[in-house]
Amino acid sequence: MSLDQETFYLLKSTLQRFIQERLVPAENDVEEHDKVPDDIVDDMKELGLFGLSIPEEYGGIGLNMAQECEVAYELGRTALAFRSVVGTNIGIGSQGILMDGTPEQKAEYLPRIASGELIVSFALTEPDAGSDAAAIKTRAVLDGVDYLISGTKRFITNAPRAGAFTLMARTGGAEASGISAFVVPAGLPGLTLGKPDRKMGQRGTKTCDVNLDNVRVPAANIIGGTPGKGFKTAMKVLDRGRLHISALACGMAHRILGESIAYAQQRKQFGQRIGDFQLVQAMLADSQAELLAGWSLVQSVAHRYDAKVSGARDPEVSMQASCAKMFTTEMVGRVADRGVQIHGGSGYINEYKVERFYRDVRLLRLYEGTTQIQQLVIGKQLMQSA
Ligand code: COS
Repeated sequence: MSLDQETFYLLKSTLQRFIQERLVPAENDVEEHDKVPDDIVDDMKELGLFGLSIPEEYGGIGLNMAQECEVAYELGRTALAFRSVVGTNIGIGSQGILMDGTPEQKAEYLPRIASGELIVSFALTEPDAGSDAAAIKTRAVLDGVDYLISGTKRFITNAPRAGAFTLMARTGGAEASGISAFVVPAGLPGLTLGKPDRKMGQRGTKTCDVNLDNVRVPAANIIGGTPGKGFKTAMKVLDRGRLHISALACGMAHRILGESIAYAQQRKQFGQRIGDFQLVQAMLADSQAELLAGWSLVQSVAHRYDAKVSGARDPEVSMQASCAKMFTTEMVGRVADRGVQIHGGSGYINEYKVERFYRDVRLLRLYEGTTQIQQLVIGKQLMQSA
């Protein structure tokens, strides 16, 4: 599944224009009001952004992973809140249904996800199960042809906007194979949302708890129809999501480097542009080289991802996706730090965007698996290799 390159480049240049002309000018508004304006969300629907990764047969655009990474890179060049609006529909919210759903589930949900009519969130994390995803406690108990689901899901991106959740709950024993993935429509009796999370950065993104108290969900809503496969679905979804986040991190590094260069070109000290000082050039050079290394890594792993048999597990590719997530999200943290340093005191002031981006990128090292989880995935795979 992929879009032909010519059409893809047309899409990409349209998106680049949209980002420069619509999104970048709206960044301050999003920061101030903690909300992506509705007319921008409508334009995103119009552009097909919600359906980037959904195959054309379900009304999406059908990008392959390498193409999706290029788009994520572009979306990384503006406030990350914009990407977050479409992020769960492109990635962690939809992909479980796409990878492992039954034909009926795909037909029912994917067209509405692709159009943006239905916002879908990914509900795995819980108060006591973050990195240890197999330890979730949310229970789904069979009751006739339904399950009754109870538990709490935490930090759920787009939950306040969601019409449905790809939600992991325990239908069996304590092991990973006791977990099933469900499509849970929002608005069912017993499903309530917590108050919005107040976060360090990424204003305009929406996260909160999702509380379930005996929520009645048809057994037919188990993704793929067979219980016990939800942990693997979640892991496969995260492999893919980690690559997407890696590309996003590179796009943000590009933006911060651009802001840093522009500042170094106009700010004068000791009678000359600060960018003419070699110590400032060294910081710019380190950021440029690390960005290039990170982006080359992402592209290489994305091509490996596209080359593997669709839906099949390739532990080597999972390991490489973790390498990309670990390297690029740490890299953008260093680039943001240098960006603040190059801006000096101004870098600590809110009206310069590096202060905001510095806070925004901190999340990239945490969600979809912390750096330490990526290290575990990499280390485990290395120790298993012959
Ligand atoms: N793709 C498919 N299957 C996978 C997989 C992957 N990437 N990773 C693991 N599995 C399978 C394993 O093969 C194993 O199956 P078998 O029992 O049939 O062999 C099963 O899943 C359990 O795997 P494992 O024993 O490795 O699971 P662990 O509990 O040790 O957990 C980590 C592994 C740490 C990698 C996992 O818990 C994880 O990714 N945690 C981070 C969660 C996360 O990213 N949270 C962010 C929330 S979303 S914003």
